[in-house]
Amino acid sequence: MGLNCGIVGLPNVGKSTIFKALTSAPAEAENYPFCTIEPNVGIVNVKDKRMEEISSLIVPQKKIPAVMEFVDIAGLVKGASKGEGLGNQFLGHIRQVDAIAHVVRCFEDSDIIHVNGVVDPLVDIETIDVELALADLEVVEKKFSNLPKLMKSHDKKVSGLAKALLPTLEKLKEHLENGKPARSLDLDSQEKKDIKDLNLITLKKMIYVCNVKEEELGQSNPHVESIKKYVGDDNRVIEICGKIESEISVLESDEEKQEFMEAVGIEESGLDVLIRKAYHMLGLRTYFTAGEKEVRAWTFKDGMTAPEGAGIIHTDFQRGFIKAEVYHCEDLFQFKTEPKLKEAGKLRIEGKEYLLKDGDVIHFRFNV
Ligand SMILES: Nc1nc2c(ncn2[C@@H]2O[C@H](COP(=O)(O)OP(=O)(O)O)[C@@H](O)[C@H]2O)c(=O)[nH]1
Ligand SMILES: [Mg+2]
Repeated sequence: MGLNCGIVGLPNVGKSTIFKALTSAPAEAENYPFCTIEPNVGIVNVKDKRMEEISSLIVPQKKIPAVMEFVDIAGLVKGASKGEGLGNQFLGHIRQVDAIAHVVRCFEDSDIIHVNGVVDPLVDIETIDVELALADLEVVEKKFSNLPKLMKSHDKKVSGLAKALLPTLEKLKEHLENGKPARSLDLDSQEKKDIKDLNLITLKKMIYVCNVKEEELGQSNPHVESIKKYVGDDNRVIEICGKIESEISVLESDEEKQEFMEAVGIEESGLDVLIRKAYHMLGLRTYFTAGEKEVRAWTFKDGMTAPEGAGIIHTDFQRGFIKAEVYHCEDLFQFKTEPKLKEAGKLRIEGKEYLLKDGDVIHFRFNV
């Protein structure tokens, strides 16, 4: 399941600072066997107020939040697509992530060298976008040059697919040659399916993380405004101060963090906003299991059925799925206890066709 987000950006924009702050309180990795453990990969808890509220009503011995992975990807410089810097190695890493957080330097600091000499976020964004587009162009051209051979194949399926692909690749090629990301090209769902296995980087969803100066956090910032205008979707632009986040992240208790944030005038840690937005951007949703032993958040993909959701806990749950006993967490918040919400008729028995909803609390019945 798409659970990871790569952090990219030019050198010295604050990627590693943000990555370190994100992963300063690492999630308990043993609960998440599917996660990769490498030095540049961090498993991060996804904060969820609903989980706290459930746990205050059904008091568990243990709380296990949902997680996602962040990957610190170094080595993107101008010319990376031609092998500059870490070049190809970098591009290999970035092909494997599901979404991208693009950190853009909006802070001025004469002590910290900017690779281009001046802080100019739009130029930086373009540099990165062009490199990524060129990397994808290489992939598309390679496929394109194979098409004539494939079109002559005796296997009708292969030749048919190649013929269908030709106009799509032509469009893509022109688009990428202009340095534009594949995601901004208008493709229908069949075309998208046809090019899926190309694994294009510029088709991945991207959030822009504006790293602003500590004194300027929360104030209107011309750099941030210009990025919002460029991206054209405020939902995909967030403002963070790497330095402040790293100071928050070393504080021990939530109370201390809250006090510190109030002192610097922010309501919520920028990292929590980043995590939440990235989780949502990946189309991820949460259901809960709740009992005295543990309250746990499970991540599913929008559109999953009850047996598929059960399979996230264990494949046996999916194989032997009988039914799901479901209520929504809002019902628990209203009626306060499970027996009371049951009395009110809020506990439902759902079968194999049931589509999971964000915020469901589920007890699976299975037999293997
Ligand atoms: N003043 C200031 N410096 C920062 C901020 N974020 C990062 N830095 C500094 O910028 C330098 C480069 O940061 P780093 O995270 O290593 O950048 P990376 O190359 O993108 O991974 C380091 O000296 C950081 O301490 C910030 O928000 N404000
Ligand atoms: Mg770094």
